[in-house]
Amino acid sequence: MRAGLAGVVAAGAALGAAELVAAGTGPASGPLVAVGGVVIDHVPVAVKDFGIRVFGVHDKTALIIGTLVLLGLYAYGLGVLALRRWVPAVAGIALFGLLGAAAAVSREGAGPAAVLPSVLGAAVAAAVLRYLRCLCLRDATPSDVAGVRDSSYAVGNRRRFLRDAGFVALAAAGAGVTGRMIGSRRAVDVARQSVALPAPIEPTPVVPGGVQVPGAVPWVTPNRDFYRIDTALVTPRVDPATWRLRIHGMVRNPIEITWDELLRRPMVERHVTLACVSNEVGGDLIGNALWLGTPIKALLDEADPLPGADQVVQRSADGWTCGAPTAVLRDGRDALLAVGMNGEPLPVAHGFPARMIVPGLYGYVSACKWITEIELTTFAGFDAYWVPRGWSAQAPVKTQSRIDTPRDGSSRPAGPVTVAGVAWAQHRGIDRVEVQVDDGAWQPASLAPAASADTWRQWSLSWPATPGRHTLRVRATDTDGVTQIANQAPPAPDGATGWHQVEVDVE
Ligand SMILES: Nc1nc2c(c(=O)[nH]1)N[C@H]1C(S)=C(S)[C@@H](COP(=O)(O)O)O[C@H]1N2
Ligand SMILES: [Mo]
Repeated sequence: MRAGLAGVVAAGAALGAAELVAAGTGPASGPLVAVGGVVIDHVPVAVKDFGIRVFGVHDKTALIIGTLVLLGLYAYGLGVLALRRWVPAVAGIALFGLLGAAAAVSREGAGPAAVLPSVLGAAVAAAVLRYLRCLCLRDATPSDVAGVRDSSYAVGNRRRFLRDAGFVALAAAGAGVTGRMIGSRRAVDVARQSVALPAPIEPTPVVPGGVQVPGAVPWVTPNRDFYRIDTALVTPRVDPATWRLRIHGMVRNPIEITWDELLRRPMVERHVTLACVSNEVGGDLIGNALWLGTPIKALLDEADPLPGADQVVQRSADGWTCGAPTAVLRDGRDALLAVGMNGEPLPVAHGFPARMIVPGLYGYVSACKWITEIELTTFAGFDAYWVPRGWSAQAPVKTQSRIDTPRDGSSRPAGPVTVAGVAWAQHRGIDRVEVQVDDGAWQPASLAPAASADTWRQWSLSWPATPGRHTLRVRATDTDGVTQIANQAPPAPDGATGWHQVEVDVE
C-alpha cells in the first residue's frame, strides 16, 4: 500500500517539477498539456464527439482528469514494482518521461527545450521514489517483499513515510501552481505584445501647444508612472483569445463580444484624466493618458436598456464591480471601452485587454479594469464593491487643484519663483485658478490651454519671493462657476475637499 502511494507521490512530484520548468519553456511543454494535446489531435472523431457530448464544455477538463487517473494507476504499479525490482521501475519512469518529452517536442512551434519539463520531471520522480522506497523497505514485512534481506525490515517508520510523502506532495502542488501562474503570466504578456491595435476612425484630437507648463508634472502621464489602484493581490491575467464581454441584465438585446469583434468596432482616441477618489488634497493618485477605445454608448444602445435600468454595473475578471449611472454613459461624453493607453495595448496592471474610462467620474465607480461583464440594473437593486464599504454609489469628480512646484518644505533664494501645477474638473472643465500667498489676496494664475473639458489643465504664476517662511495656496473654479471650498474633508465617502497648500522657506 505504502509502496504504491510512494509511486503516486513520485508522479505528483514529477508533474509539479515539470510545471515549474514549463513556466520557463512554455505552457504547452508541460507533459500533461503536451500529452493531452497529442491525444486531442489524434483521437478518432467519433471518440472526440462522444467526449464533447458527454462532458460538453468540460471535455478538456475530463481529458486531463482521465489522464491523471491513468497516470496515477501506472505510478501506483511502478511504486509497488520498485519495492522489489528497482531497475525495471526506473525504466518505467524513464519511459513515461520519454513519452512526455516526445509529445512536447511534437507540438506546434516547440523547440528542443520542450523536452526539459518531462525529462527533469522523470528525474525528480526517480529521486523521490528512490527515497520513499527506502522508508518503505525499512519496515516492510517479509510477506510484502520476497527476497529482501531481514535487516531491511527495521523499525517501523510509517510516520516518517507519511510525513515525508506529505511534504513532497505539498511541495509538488506548490511547484505546479507556481509554474502554472508564471506560465499564464508569460502567455498573456506574449499575447499582449502581439496585439495590433486598430487605427482610430478619426484623427486623434489635436492637443493645443503649451498645455505643458514647466515645473508641473508631465501633461501626459507615461504608462510606467501612471498611478495604479485596485484590489487585485495578483493582477488578473486575461487571455484575449478567450476574453468575452457580456452585456446583459435589464436589456432587450443581450450582447456578447469577443476580442476580435471588439477590435473591429469603431475606435476613437481621447485624452482623459483619470482620478482616484482616495486622492488626498495635493496627492498624486491622478493621471492623464491618451486612451484608445470604442464608445460604450453605441454598445449600450445596441443592448437596448430597459427603462428604469439606471445603473450600469461593470464586472472584472476577478469579480470586482463598479456601478455608473446609465444616463452618464449614454449622454454623449467620451465614455470608452478602452483597449489602448498612450499608443500601446493596456498594460496588464491597467486592465489588459479591456477596461472602461469615463470622463468625469472617479475610477472606483467607472473605470473597471480587466472588464468581462456589463450588467444593466438599478442603484436600488445592486451595490457595487465599494458601496457597502462606506463609499458613495455615485461619485462625480470634484474640482481640485495642486501645486507641483515649489515643493512643500523646500527652500530657495529670494527673487521671482514660478509657482505651477495642475487643476482638474473632468467633463466640466477648469475656468480659473487662483493662488494665495500667506493671507494675501487671491491672484489669478495664468492657465495653459485646455485640450478638452475631460483633461486636467496646467497653470502657473510668477511670485516675487521675499525672505521668510511663506504659505502658498491654490484653488480652482470650474466652468459651472463653482469654486473649490476651503473646508478640508477626507476622501471618504465621495472625494476630498480643501485647498492644497505648500510651505516654502525663502532665504
Ligand atoms: N478590476 C478592477 N478595476 C478597477 C479597480 C479594481 O480594484 N479592480 N479599481 C478602480 C479604481 S479605485 C481606480 S482609481 C482605477 C485606477 O485605474 P489605474 O490603476 O489604471 O490607475 O481603476 C478602477 N478599476
Ligand atoms: Mo480609486
